[in-house]
Amino acid sequence: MLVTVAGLAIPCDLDLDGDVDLNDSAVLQTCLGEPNPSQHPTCWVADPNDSGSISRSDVVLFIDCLTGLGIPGDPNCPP
Ligand SMILES: [Ca+2]
Ligand SMILES: [Ca+2]
Repeated sequence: MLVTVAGLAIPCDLDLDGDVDLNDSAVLQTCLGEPNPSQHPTCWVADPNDSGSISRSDVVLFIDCLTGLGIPGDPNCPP
């Protein structure tokens, strides 16, 4: 598993398994509205746009990066 210091190796791969699928969306859904995601054990990864909160903008970004079960995510996402 490769995790960069600045963020995720694969943007929106919130369960860190290399793809961007519905399991990742479950993490995003759980963390939506979390008041302090950077301090949360799961939600620290769920802020794809690095804004400090988890909101609709992160969901839009997530949809742009969605690949599917077992399909490797794009490290350069969003395009
Ligand atoms: Ca994943
Ligand atoms: Ca965000």
